[in-house]
Amino acid sequence: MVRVTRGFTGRRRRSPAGELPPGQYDVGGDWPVLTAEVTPRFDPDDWTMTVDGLVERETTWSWAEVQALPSSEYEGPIHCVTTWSKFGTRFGGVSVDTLLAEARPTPDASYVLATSTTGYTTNLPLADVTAGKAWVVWTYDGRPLPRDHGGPVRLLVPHLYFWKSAKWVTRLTLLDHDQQGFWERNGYHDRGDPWLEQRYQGD
Ligand SMILES: Nc1nc2c(c(=O)[nH]1)N[C@H]1C(S)=C(S)[C@@H](COP(=O)(O)O)O[C@H]1N2
Ligand SMILES: [Mo]
Repeated sequence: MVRVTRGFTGRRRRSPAGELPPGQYDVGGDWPVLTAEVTPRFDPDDWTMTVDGLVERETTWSWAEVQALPSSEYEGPIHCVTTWSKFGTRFGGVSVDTLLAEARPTPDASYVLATSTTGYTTNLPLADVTAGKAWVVWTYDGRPLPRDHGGPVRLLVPHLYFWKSAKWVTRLTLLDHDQQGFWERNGYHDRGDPWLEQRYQGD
């Protein structure tokens, strides 16, 4: 079963479709590549997805096991802190809710640190990856996600600036405190809400 989720719901700052967050421009058909590290090459069969930290049941899924989970799709815009936004993106994968339902965060879990196979990290409040707001995705426009864009698999948190969407994600660690990731330690905002223009620390 494919559940289609158009944008995000239930948020006061939701904008009408097509509206740009402050300071952003529409990049059109392009999808720029922004990577701090060398693009890794790995076989999906060697990849695993783990949810650990403050969970009742630390869980690791193989590629085949992740593919077998109920699929979920996102359709809508993405927003990069470098000021481009892209409308009408369509990603397929699994909702982070599905992974968390199996791993079961403990009551004190309130933040997540996402880690990539490359060592790239980014931090998120738990509330920003639950209730249908975040995905682990492996298709774009119905095709395998291109390697430059995080293929075979990346995190997708489209309501926040795109640096939160860790490419080549392999681990979500539940924490009771906010632990800064790569760009956050280098001056980017801890949360990164484009509608509040939270680009840098102090914004
Ligand atoms: N592993 C990893 N994930 C990453 C990054 C990165 O450098 N490494 N860059 C982030 C930033 S700043 C952006 S804007 C998006 C870019 O994704 P794209 O190259 O698919 O456009 O990935 C995010 N995820
Ligand atoms: Mo970015």
